[in-house]
Amino acid sequence: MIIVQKQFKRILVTAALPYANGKIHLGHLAGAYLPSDIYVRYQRSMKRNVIFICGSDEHGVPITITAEQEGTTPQAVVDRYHALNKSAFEQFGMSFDNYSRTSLPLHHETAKEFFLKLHGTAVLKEKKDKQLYDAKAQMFLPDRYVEGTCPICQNPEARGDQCEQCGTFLSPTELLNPRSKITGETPVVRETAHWYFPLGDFQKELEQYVRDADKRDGWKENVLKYCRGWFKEGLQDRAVTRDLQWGVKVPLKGFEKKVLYVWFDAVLGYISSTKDWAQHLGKPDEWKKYWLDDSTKYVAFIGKDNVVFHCIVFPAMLMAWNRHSNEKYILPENVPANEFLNFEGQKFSKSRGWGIDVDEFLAEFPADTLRYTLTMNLPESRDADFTWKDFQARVNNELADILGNFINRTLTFAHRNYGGKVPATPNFDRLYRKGKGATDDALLIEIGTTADAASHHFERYRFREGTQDIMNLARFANKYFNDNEPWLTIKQNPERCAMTINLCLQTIRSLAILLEPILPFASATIWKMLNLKGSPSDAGWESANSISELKESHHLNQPEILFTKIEDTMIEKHRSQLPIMTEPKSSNSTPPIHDQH
Ligand code: B3M
Ligand code: ZN
Repeated sequence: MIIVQKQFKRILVTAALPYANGKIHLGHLAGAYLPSDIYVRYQRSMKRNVIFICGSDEHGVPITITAEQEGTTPQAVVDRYHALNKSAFEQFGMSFDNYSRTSLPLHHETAKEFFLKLHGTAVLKEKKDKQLYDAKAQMFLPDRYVEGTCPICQNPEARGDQCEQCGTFLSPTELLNPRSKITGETPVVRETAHWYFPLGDFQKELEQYVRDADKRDGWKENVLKYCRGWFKEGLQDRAVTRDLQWGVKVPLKGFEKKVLYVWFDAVLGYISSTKDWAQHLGKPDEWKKYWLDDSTKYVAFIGKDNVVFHCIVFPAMLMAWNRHSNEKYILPENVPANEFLNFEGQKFSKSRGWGIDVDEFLAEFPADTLRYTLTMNLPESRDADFTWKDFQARVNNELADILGNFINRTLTFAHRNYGGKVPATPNFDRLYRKGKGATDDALLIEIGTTADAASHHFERYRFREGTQDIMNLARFANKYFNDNEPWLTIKQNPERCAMTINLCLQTIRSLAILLEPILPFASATIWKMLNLKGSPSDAGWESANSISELKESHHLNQPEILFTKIEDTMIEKHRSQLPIMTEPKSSNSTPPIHDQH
């Protein structure tokens, strides 16, 4: 397909707001976070105007249930997980420009303003509905507050919003033998009034939007497939309010005991987080450039279970606003959703102790080793798997043996033989132009084509392929070092030797720039070893092509070990800690249209 790239002045990147109801695990990182971070770092290196927005999703039923189970308040739960996740993201090297939270007053105001706009312009419709009510606890039981038997597969532990066993999207009144999560009582049916968003009214416009954006930016096949599926089913009205206490209060008389449905407010969290960013910047209106100006490209990174909310619900909400306002929101130009990452062949599951949290992982292994392994296994077009064995092999055979080794041997050689300085290549021009050093030419071509190829892939959200290109440059350079045998030429042909080491050093500099989006920590260390000022991203992606940036006689710092090999015992320890599983293997399922709560 031919992609018609539009010229944009700036880029807005968001990553799904994780629930502040549990710790993030590797599956989350591979879904939305690592790809978005690579994309943003790459764009910054391209010197594009880009901001990166995220934050905690702090509402919804799972949070109140956790609070009840722990005998604490929902605020205490979200305070804890917001802090934990924010810090885990930092350790992992996520370079958000802002990490906000939806419990902030600024967010509540933003969400209420949106609701009132859609209410005031009669977009929203009020409907009476029958819902389950716990007479003992005196409250309605939306979504996950009820459990019961699935009417489809008879799973006795289906939740009010979805059956995890068969994936069916349910509503609480469909459950057989429902019971309240709060008191265990059998709920009764009661009538309640709610506000509905008429998604169906926007179906035509949504279909057009997805088609046009795909034409311009090339959407992922899996995302298009989900969208087409929902369009085919026909879009229905969806309730945007709930009978709950915790959340953004419905700003209408008579509705004081209700809150906005968590997904209605969560997607607006991207906007409020951008406002929060602008306020901290001291330019409170700056957010408008990113949301209300169609020369901004908006890219929303998510995992596949959130596709419906980002490709259909959120755009429809923005369209509804735009129909009734002079201020027009832009819609996502792309929603690059990843499939799921499994862990040792099975789904991550907190309750079954399957998987590993990010903070636990990073307490033992450097962030870059995880970033690299996840990048090489990104579930970009189908579900992928993280295994300890693969992790060990990636770190030992690729990061340590190829990348680390090439850099270490070059710098060590320069220190031993050239006093730690970049060797001069007096005949550089001649050798290069006349092509006498064929391998030099080949290396130079490789550097140039790598930057272009990786760029091509990164622009298309194909981070695994782009990274493979860059690692192939490291492989190529390692081979160049071997083939040129500088340990022999240092005596037999000093000019050749100087040329070899000079070019290897220039390649190291290029690798630091190209790898910065994937390995930000290692790349900063390489920059330091090369004794260069600023950062690889300051130097910029384009300058990775240049092979004369390290000047003759430039002083190099001492090499450090970039990647330590992982011993078998470490891997065995982790493998033996996994629980014995009886569950069936995970499947490459399509996500149901499920409400999370
Ligand atoms: N918190 C679901 C999730 O973490 C939800 C995303 C909100 S994005 C606005 O998968
Ligand atoms: Zn079921």
